[in-house]
Amino acid sequence: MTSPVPESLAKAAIAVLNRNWAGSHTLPATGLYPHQWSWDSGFIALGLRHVDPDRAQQELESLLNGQWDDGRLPQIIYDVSRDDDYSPGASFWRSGEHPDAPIVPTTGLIQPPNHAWAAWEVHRTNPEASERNSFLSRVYPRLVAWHEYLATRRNRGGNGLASVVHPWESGMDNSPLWDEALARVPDTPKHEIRRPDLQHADAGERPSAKEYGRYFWLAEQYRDHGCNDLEGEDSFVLEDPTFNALWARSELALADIARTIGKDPAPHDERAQALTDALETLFDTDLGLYVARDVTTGALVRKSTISGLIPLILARLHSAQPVLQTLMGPGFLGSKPHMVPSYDIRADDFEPAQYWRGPAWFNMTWLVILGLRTHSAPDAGAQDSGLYESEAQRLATNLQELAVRHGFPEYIDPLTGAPHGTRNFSWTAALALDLLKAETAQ
Ligand code: 9WN
Repeated sequence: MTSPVPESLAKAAIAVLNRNWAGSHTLPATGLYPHQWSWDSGFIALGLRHVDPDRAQQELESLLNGQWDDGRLPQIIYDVSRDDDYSPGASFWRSGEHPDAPIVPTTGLIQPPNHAWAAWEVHRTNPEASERNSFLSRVYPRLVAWHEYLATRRNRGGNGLASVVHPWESGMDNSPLWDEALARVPDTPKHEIRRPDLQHADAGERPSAKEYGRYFWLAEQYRDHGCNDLEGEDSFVLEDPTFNALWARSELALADIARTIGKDPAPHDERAQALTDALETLFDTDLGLYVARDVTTGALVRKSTISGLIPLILARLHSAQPVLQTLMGPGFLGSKPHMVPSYDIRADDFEPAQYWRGPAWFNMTWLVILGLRTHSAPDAGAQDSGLYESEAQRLATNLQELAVRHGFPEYIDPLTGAPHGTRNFSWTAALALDLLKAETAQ
């Protein structure tokens, strides 16, 4: 595959981000996802920082405006004028009735914490624009509160890792990691299930009706006990490797932010280390990658998904060498797919066009590229550093080329490169742009 002409990629990616800009934040996609999403905004800011640092700051601050008093950053901040266009909407959550919720309507759920990391990168790319707005001092306390929420309300397993209480919280909604736990959840919610998503993406590429039934049931359960993490039962409680790896990486970023604004970085460095250590409880020696833990049963969910490779973004990861081998092996990159599949391509139920059950996603491939580069750096001590760097380069070229060729799709078939999901998807544009500028992924 050849690299796209840089100017045409940059122009097209910026056009997508402009088209999806809603005045204070960027929609993931104007049709399928008409609100602000949490971890999308983190990824989008990583792209925007190269072309419009003020807007990158605004993207994150707009999300922080949706923060609850208990520190949580919500999965979605709703635009009520579009409430019929996405389900469940603001009228499902009724966050306004909750004493801890902000003025803006939100979900009660959360998403993976990539925000402090994004904020630090936004600052690093343009310190003048950041200092002009006192960006770091303004966001630091709110990002600290967000991480405190995770530490105090989501440590359900008791080992320091955060748990998700809904598949939507993982950002990898119908990952095979959730199948077993979801099978125990009733698929008969009280709320009527509308599927406006199916107007924008093929039904075969989206979660099934049964999965949606269970998603709504779990969301109702959480909503109906007041989104209270300390009381009330949650039927789905799992520790996910990607969620916790992003938290650790963000905790390191909070340490950098603290150092820059004259605060104490030590608690953040310590927590990043503690999270990195605790991640080892999710390492599966036989599969050679990290897996999820079902906190309700204590059992590991032994499936090889992309979530288990993302901890490579941590330089001090204990099991980096076996995970790199798994990544480079036959289940993921061994047969040189276009980008990184979200599920082991040898699994019986691998489906190359079905959402998080096989397709390659641009954000995950971007994280893997960063992971490869983290462990091929001269001081990383990897035996195959040349190999890792050349694979990172191959993936980065493919990612940019496929993004622009197919109009910034949501995901692709990793084996054929065919586009799937919605188009003009914001994080696809933002991360392709970021690789083009090649600053974070060094
Ligand atoms: C539910 C917005 C979000 C992403 C998730 C992705 C998808 C939503 C959905 O879209 O999830 O949050 O309706 O399927 O799985 O990662 O943040 O782009």
